[in-house]
Amino acid sequence: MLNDEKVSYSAMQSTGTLTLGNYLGALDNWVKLADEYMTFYAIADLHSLTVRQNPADLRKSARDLYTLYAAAGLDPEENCIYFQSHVSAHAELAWILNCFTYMGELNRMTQFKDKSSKNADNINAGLFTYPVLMASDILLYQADVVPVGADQKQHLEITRDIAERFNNIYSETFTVPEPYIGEATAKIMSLQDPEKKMSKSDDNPNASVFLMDDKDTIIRKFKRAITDSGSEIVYSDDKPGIQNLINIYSCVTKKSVEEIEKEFAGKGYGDFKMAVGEAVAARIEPIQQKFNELQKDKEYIEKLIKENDEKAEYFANKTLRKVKKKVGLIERPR
Ligand code: AQP
Repeated sequence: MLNDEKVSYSAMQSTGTLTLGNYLGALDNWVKLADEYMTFYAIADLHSLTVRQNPADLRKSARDLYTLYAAAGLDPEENCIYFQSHVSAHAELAWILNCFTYMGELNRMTQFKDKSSKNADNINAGLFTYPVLMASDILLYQADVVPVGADQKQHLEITRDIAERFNNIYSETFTVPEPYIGEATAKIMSLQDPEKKMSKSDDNPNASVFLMDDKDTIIRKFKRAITDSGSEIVYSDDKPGIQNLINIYSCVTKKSVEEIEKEFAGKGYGDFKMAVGEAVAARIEPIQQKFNELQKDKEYIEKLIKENDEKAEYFANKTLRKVKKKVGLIERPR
């Protein structure tokens, strides 16, 4: 342990704009943990390079994401929000941990299989070793918990395996982290295909609600959401479309499933979709306002970036030095 306070770590790739899935599945839980934990939340810009990016767009998305973290409720003076690429320890530890990770383990990762089928012309080594960089991110900060959506559970498991393997060989070095996955928000599904998760890179613009969508767009997307046959608003596995909308409505209004079923008894899908759209728009609106305000204060954001990069670097380097020593690398004279 680095200190007595428990640590929460997580990150998001800086590609495109965040979806409602990213927000409810991850970011909103980061905010919930902020009071209780020492927090490190990164802009995973190195991870973004596994898919070909336009450099100017990537820079803009990364800056916007920084501001969006703050706008969503993470006070950057209390939470260490930083850019992964500004802390070189991430790439260094990833190399070392690559040597403690087996090809067979990486071959089993479902995200690698999904992303390589979507990017068949660019199945690069970074896409394959992505989980090792993610393990390095988490282990550098001795994280106790990692708030993520259910799609990242497998990557958390490999992180734990790598940490335990290293600890067994070299004695206690890394804290073995636990995933923190919200129940109803674990997997927010696509509005156009409720069997598929809502995703930033979905080709169908109606499948995902983005945190920067305006109210009309949000309501239109919910109105067009694919629902199931029948007309009752009930939470049931054979109604995945309605189930997804109930989950979303429940998260943004804090109403229980029973309360929601009661509220919409005797009403149709149209009324319900409208209510979900309005509730989501109302939840997102203050985040957008705050985002626009913060964006005007470039100097303040620059100052925070600098301070938090330094803080992240301090903690990450502490772990990296320990790891280098344990594996037998000669310490650099200081
Ligand atoms: N639909 C979702 N429901 C709940 N949680 C989700 N997350 C992503 N989609 C959902 C969580 O958001 C965090 C961001 O992860 P990421 O930026 O590394 O990207 P990702 O998981 O690959 O997210 P996307 O939106 O699907 O991006 P693309 O389309 O680029 O692949 C993670 O904690 C993730 O679990």
